[in-house]
Amino acid sequence: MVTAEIIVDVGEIALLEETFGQLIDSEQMRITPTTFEACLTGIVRPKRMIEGLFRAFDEDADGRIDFKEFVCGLSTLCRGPDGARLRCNRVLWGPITQ
Ligand SMILES: [Ca+2]
Repeated sequence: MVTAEIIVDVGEIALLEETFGQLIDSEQMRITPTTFEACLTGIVRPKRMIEGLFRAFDEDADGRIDFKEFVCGLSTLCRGPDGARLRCNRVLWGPITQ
């Protein structure tokens, strides 16, 4: 749902892998909603915004964030083209404004 376009430097991949490795559930090898929320609580408000961000990252809507989704989500939010950021905003804010 965010985008398949990845805009990261090759040197950043190792840092992203390390960060992803610290966040994943060791059995599922994915970031769970609980961990995602724990990382952003106190930084992103309201809580519904965190849920929207999770939906924006969780491209296949399986309830977990895999490495590709993690990198694509961060890439889109931080460096994505305007269209991709707007699509992300629609996913993010959709349930709040409906
Ligand atoms: Ca997913």
